[in-house]
Amino acid sequence: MRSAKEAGLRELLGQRTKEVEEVVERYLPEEAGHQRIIFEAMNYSVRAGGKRLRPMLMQETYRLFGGSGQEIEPFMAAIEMIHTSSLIHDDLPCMDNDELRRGKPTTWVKYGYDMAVLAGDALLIYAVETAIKACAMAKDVAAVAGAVGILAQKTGIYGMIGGQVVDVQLTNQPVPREKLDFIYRLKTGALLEASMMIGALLAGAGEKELKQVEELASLVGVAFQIQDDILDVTATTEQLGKPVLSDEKNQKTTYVTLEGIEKARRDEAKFSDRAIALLKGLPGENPFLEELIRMLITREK
Ligand code: GRG
Repeated sequence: MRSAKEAGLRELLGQRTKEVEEVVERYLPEEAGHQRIIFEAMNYSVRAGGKRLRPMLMQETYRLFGGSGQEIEPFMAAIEMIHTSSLIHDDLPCMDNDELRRGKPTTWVKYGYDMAVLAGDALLIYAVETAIKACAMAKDVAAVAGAVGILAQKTGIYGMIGGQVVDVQLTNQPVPREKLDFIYRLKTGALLEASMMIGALLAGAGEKELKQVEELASLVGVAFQIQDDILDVTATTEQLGKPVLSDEKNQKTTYVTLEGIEKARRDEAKFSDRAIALLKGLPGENPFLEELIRMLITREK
């Protein structure tokens, strides 16, 4: 049975998720014009659901550092657009070839391969167009420019895309632990780093604090990906809203195949504890953020 504390947290998580969804929704494009199909495909993919973890981590880190303005909102929408664009491309026949995502047909199944490629491209660049809107809302425009830089760098060849490149290149090959760590840090960790760093930067964090946030978010990213690997072998399609045993199907080396499930569980707890210890060393307090990080490794979807 769930404790009262756990039930309270779940309720708070539900409320915060709703708040984040309202922000993201406000920045989605209107579905009109000759290119209407692309707006529909973009909105379909973003609205399909998901945990909204990245914008939530961004907003909570912003709050941790005392942020209270509106300029965080375009960035919250932008990070969810980028994340969704990566999911659209990840599901394509040339990548994981998956037909179900967030409990719904994947974008390529619904709109065709060609439109799904374009929807991924479109969300990626529309995220930048969206983030830039923060200039009109911020007192510190230089911080907004810095945040756009983080967004681009952590998404690109030194971030998520770089990690995916190595992941794809090593499909069907033995992957040593050192390369797996590289893939996880970039493919999954980089967008979580961007989320928390942008929240910190826009709330006025300094260089040293930004580095600390980067380090803790990287640990959260690795723990999060290990849980993703564990769920791929322990959860059901209904729970995840996507096919299970997908790593096996795609002959992917994962933390679980490399280290075994028990060690995977121990290590993810270790990474998560280390992240929380770093969080506690930062100025400011946000108990919900701490609980959110804990929940990531006990999540069931
Ligand atoms: C077009 C920007 C762009 C990128 C192409 C395909 C690709 C490069 C990168 C794939 C990156 C990827 C899918 C990493 C896996 C990260 C991960 C664990 C995703 C699942 O995130 P959740 O659980 O998903 O937060 P929800 O659905 O809850 O949002």
